[in-house]
Amino acid sequence: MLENIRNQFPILSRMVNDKPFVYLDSAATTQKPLSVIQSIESYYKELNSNVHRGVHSLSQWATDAYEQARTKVQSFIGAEHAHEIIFTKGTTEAINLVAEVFGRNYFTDKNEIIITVMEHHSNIVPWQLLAYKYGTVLKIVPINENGELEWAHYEQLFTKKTKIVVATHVSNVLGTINPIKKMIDFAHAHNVPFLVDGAQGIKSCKVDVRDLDCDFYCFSGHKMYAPMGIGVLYGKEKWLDALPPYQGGGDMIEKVSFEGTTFNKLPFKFEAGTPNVEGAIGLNAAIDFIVDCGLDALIEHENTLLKYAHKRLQEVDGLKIIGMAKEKAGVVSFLLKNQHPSDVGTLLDMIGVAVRTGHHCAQPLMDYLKISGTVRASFGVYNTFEDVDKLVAALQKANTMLGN
Ligand code: C6P
Repeated sequence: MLENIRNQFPILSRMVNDKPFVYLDSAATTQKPLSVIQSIESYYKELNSNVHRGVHSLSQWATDAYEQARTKVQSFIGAEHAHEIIFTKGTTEAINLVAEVFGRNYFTDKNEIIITVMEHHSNIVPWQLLAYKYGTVLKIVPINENGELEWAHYEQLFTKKTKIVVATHVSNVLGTINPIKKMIDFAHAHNVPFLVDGAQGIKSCKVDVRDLDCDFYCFSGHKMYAPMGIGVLYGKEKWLDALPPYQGGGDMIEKVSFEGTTFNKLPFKFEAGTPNVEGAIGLNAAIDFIVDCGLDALIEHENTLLKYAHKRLQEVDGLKIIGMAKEKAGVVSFLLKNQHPSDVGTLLDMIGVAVRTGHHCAQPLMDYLKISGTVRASFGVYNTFEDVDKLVAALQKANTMLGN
């Protein structure tokens, strides 16, 4: 079964630095299966045309394919309406969109946002930009030594000035899966909306936005086997209706005159300009791939590899895992004695093992942990026990080469 899946990822059979390629960087971006690559090729061979604009057949077929992708995302995440799915460039653009228009509509002086210490820069800086504009205060939920959020602290951060809670579903550094549903329920009990950064959650958890009852859920296609440059903002209809447009341009208007403009209905109000049609089609194919494999099976596979990696990494002298939450996705950050993470990463690369090193765009978390960075291995559907074994062997070799 796994061999069959690996065969669908042509890149895995290439050599890197004259060694067979071991890819352990799926939290940065996943590799793409043939079905996704082929969907893009056939879009350009058979359908390429601008959408929502032409009466000619090709344009209508391309529009149908683009809108089918929206419906596919809707059913994948359990949204009530297809028009609650806004296509964006990725998680970063989705969060920036909400921060900008939510701020414009609802922020006044010195409002508060609750945010966690484990956020990616993409879910910090857009809110900080609001802070510069409106004097907004960011209130931070800390973590315990396992990398889990301090629940009692979270509860205490709510005040009458709290405007929104923003939190990642899964930490890209610690792998922690946050108790997002419980957090959302608590925020709603205080009449506060909740935005989930789902960049890492979308492939590692079963996401049902209606069950979660989140107000916004943001994710990127490229971290779920789809192409780069396509992502999704899910927003509840009531918010998307109430919020003003993000960018102006083609497709988001109803009527333009020099006296004023009226805006298109959802979802087009938030999709100014020619969209990423090939990306949406690739995302559609990626969801088919996930559904065909079975999301439960993919989650189980990540979990099995994670447990195996935790066990095997303990055999490496002087290795310390950063983040041992009870609920954890397939992401393992670690330090090797006093070695700089980038030295370790470079050595691993020479041995053919691709990991990510550094602060992982989570500098406030690094400051909190009092470290400059970590080495991070992260798993996808195509990874095997053998990949973990190769990582462990490479780290043991690195220990020797670095004179540890
Ligand atoms: N994390 C990583 O190696 P974009 O770049 O928009 O697709 O995703 C941004 C983003 C937002 N939130 C979280 C939790 C993320 O992990 C990421 C992307 C990659 O960890 C690249 S920095």
